[in-house]
Amino acid sequence: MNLPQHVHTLIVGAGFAGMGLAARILQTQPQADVLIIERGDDVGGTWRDNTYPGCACDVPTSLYSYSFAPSADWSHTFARQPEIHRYLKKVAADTGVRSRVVTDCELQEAHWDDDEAIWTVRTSRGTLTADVVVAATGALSTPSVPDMPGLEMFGGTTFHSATWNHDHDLAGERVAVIGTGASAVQFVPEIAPAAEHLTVFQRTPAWVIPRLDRELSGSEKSLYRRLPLVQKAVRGSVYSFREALGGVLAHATGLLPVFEMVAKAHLRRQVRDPELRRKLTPNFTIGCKRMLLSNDWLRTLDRPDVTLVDAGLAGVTPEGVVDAVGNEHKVDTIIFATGFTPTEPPVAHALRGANGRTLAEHWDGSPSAYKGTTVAGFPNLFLMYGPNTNLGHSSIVYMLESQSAYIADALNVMHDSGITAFEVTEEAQRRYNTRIQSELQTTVWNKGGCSSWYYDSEGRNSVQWPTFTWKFRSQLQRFDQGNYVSRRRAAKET
Ligand code: N01
Repeated sequence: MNLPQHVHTLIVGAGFAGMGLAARILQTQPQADVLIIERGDDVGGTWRDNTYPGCACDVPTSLYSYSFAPSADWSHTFARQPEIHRYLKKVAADTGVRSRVVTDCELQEAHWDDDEAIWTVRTSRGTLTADVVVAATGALSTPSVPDMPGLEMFGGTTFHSATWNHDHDLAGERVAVIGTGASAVQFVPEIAPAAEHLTVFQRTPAWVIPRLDRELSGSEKSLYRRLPLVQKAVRGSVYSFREALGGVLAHATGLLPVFEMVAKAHLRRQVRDPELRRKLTPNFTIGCKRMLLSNDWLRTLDRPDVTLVDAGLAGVTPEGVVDAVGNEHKVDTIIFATGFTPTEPPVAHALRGANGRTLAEHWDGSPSAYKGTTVAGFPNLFLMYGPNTNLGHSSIVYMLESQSAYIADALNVMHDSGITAFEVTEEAQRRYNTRIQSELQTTVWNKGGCSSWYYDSEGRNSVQWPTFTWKFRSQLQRFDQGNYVSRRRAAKET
């Protein structure tokens, strides 16, 4: 598809967020002037990109799917990456969203023209204008690779878990894995049997609890097909359980030791070597960093052909990785499972607001927004999965659907009232963030004694949503025009 010269609503990114929003808009306005530009060659976002062995969702799929597109076809209670990607492609086709997507089209720059009240958007496939821009580019989409001295001299192969090199065969190789987060725990057990030796570099041990995963039986699937209300009830009960967990994390309550007991028992069951168990025992409160779910990660680290190094990293030589106590570990391949850069999203460098500054310059290393969705100084810009919308207990899809409702309502207000531009007031944004930061004070993420990527360069937790997800939903149910300055084309300010 070629780019039009102008579009009313331009969504950047065709992952769970952007496609969910487009589907929601098209549900009520099938003729809506909405377009998605996508830098990849297909829809699916993170579930298109992350293809590492064992890649699966660590949130139950009954919740990690669109409320408007239930599926009875999941293989397991925790779906695998290929089927999630297939699901997203099917939703794109079924809802008509796919025909609104321009692939291989990367956002390069977008600037707001305050006089004309319009965005001019430069992409890798040409320039267009848009009344409204929605950045649905994901918080966990840009791989982070540590700046290790000597890395450029390494003679073997390197890649990041999010850009897995499927052409490279790890069989019989000595492999280093850097990082022990949610991605590593999924792929390390998958690659360990093939590798000659695996060396896993751990900076901080994580709390790991069992993943209560199971295959969905044929009769369950047919029940869901025949009686969708049953599936809805299952979704509701999973949601309620997760909300209860959210309350525990949000208030760092006395229930957390129960989770720690579960995790410690899991560690004892899976790891025989007491010294290895000691290395794998975290020294912070469970939940402070994302709890990891795995039935085979700890057991894999106890294999004779797997070594856990917890000494820190000093650098890389042409033949291997040197740890902080000076030991060189000779390896053929280094796999970075070192996560992403959520507090420095590249899209923030591409978006230029009313005063000519980019969103990244405006944030200056410490992102904040109103309701995780709008930013003062950036009219007609909506963010999805923006600051303080990440969760430690439930499904991000729930948060994204809440934002979709809010944005769709704002678009309806624009459509019905002739308003051409909205900009959240600085005061509303400031008040909102003061409250969020104050609520975060009591949470396990702030009190739990760990450092994590939830913190930005200013030391603010600009990533986590502090409380129950229903509270987020209820405040985004309707577009609250009163907290915005609005203008019409003829008479500029109201
Ligand atoms: O990344 P991470 P991930 N030197 O940031 C270590 C989502 N996700 O790709 O803990 C040495 O969790 C770092 O150490 P430390 C999920 O939201 C979802 O695994 O910072 N080590 C850590 O061990 C998740 O939270 C699913 O001390 C370094 C690891 O690398 C997010 O993606 C599945 C280092 C990074 O862990 C990211 O997960 C998978 C350095 N310089 C992931 N820098 C679902 O199923 C970092 N590390 C939904």
